[in-house]
Amino acid sequence: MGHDVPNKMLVISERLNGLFTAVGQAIDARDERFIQQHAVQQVECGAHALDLNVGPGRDDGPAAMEWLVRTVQEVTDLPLCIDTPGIKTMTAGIKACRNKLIINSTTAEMKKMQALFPLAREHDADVICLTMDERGIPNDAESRAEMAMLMITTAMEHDVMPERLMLDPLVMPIKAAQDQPVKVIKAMQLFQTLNDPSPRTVVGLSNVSNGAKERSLLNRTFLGMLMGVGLSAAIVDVQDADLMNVIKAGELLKAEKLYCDDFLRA
Ligand code: THG
Repeated sequence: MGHDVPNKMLVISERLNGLFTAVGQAIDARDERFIQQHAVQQVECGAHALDLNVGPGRDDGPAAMEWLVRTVQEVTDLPLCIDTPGIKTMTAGIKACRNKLIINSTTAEMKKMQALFPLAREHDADVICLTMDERGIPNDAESRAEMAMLMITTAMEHDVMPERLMLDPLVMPIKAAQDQPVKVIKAMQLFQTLNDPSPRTVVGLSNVSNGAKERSLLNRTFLGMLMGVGLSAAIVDVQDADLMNVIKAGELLKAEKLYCDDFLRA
């Protein structure tokens, strides 16, 4: 066991998201060229996986997601992280997906877990587990850990092993709730104790700086803090080169890769 090198962080691109105006318009227009160029750019910037989100409040969710998945997997074999709260939209994305699949996401709500864990088992998917339920996001770290444990045990009842899960403590905008980042760090530490080996973890990093000034600086600093408590994956802006350098430096400092003077380029 002494020779085990900890896994490097899984970098998931946040950019194929209908929240971004240009992407939303391209999805509306079913503009394959735009989406495919955008996807290739994410890969070139170092993404290991692509988060696909058609954006909120559309009445063609399932059709849009099916199109988005088909369009993106024509230009990349990277894992696709199907990002939607809608079970119908999720199902449409999963059925279209031929690449490695990450379901983003279930919550601790029974009806979501009972719909999504069987799909995860059937399609051999990883599952991101948001620590929230019908009452919302808990304010404290301990309740987040309790919800995480409920998702781990419910997944196992559906034959989805803990190794397939990524626990997400749900990062909130610093501008709205300044007590939350420290609670997210605490939740991450509690998550490590829930299973052996420790469960994997993931965050939507840019949430922290939503509506704030100095977004990249806040994102980078929080990412460093999270890497210090064992973050295993992150949904990030891979086009932010300074942020990608924090990941490289963090992996170096955690001895996940060997030091060399040229580590930013290696
Ligand atoms: N956990 C999981 N999945 C997630 C999130 C999470 N998926 C969505 C989100 N959070 C992560 N992705 C983004 C994508 C964009 C932004 C933040 C997080 C963002 N967008 C600009 C904004 O809202 O200000 C859009 C501005 C523009 O139009 O350019 O910040 O937490 N599992």
